[in-house]
Amino acid sequence: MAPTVAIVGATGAVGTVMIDIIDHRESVPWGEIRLIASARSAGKKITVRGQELTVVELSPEAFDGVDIALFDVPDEISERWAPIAAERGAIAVDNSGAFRLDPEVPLVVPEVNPEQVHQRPRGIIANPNCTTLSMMAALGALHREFGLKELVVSSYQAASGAGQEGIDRLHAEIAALAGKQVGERAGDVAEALAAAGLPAETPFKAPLALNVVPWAGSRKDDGWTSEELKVRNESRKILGIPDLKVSATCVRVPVVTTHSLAVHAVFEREVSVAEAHRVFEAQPTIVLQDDPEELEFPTPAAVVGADPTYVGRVRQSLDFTNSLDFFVCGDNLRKGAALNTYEIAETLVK
Ligand code: 11C
Repeated sequence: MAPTVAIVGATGAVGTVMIDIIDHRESVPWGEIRLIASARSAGKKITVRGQELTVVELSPEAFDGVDIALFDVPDEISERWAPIAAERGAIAVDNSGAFRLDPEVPLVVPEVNPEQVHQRPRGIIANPNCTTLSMMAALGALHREFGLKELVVSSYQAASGAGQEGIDRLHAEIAALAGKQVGERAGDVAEALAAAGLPAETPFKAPLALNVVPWAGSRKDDGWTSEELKVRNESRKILGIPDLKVSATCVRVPVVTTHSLAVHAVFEREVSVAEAHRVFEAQPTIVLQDDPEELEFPTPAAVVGADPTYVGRVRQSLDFTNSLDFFVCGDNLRKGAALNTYEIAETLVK
């Protein structure tokens, strides 16, 4: 019998992208597609692949008969409900941060470690953070060939990483400043935002329009942020390199969607730009856009809505051996969230 898939958080930002992905797949392996959300959204009608479906309320019974439950909900909801889904017989594929570092939960990127979907003692599989995910297809492919040793990355993260609240805030800031001769100092921008009625409290901790903010996520020990630690810990787990040396600086930029990262990667073996190009071109989920003569390189705005990871600016480091520098862009709501979660489900039924 064809398996039943459930989307938990079907009416949220990532759930909506998930439905769009299912709608646009050439074919899907599912018998039933079940939409699950909070009581507030229950009863809502959503058309999926031409069929009108009614959203059902999150409850233990909602998982009865479900083979795979895709969770696109906040950490605390996943923490409580993914084990309930698993108890009811479903495999829970979870896009939150609740289980990513649990040794009994695999953290899967299908291009990198697909075999791990079968090692899931808790019945749960985790999907990585979108910042980590945006560089995983590229790093996984390079690691297979050259053996990754060290990683230094800076992220350029989109406002939508902070959810709808982040998108709304960036739009409101841009609207508040558009067409005005605002002074270039942070105080001038803050004053103009306050004059436009925007609250001083912002998800980005500082004005994002006309600015960049070297802070994403929550405060952790010794000055690190949660995002920077996720990049380190999740990269190690996905790539299976527990002692990978990683240093990350996560920065929010005034882009609505698509995270970018500048990556400096050091390998065990010698590597050249030509070899890296060959590796990237052989990976179906990577688009290589790298022609310095023609000024061809990826930018986040050009990648919005795209499934692949875009890679460019590949250079051999001038002062470091066995090293490459490159730039990646990945739609944080698609491959960074809904798409990778969905691809894990496809890997499970393959
Ligand atoms: C951001 N990467 O851009 C975060 C959002 O752990 O799934 C995703 C948080 C997570 O703010």
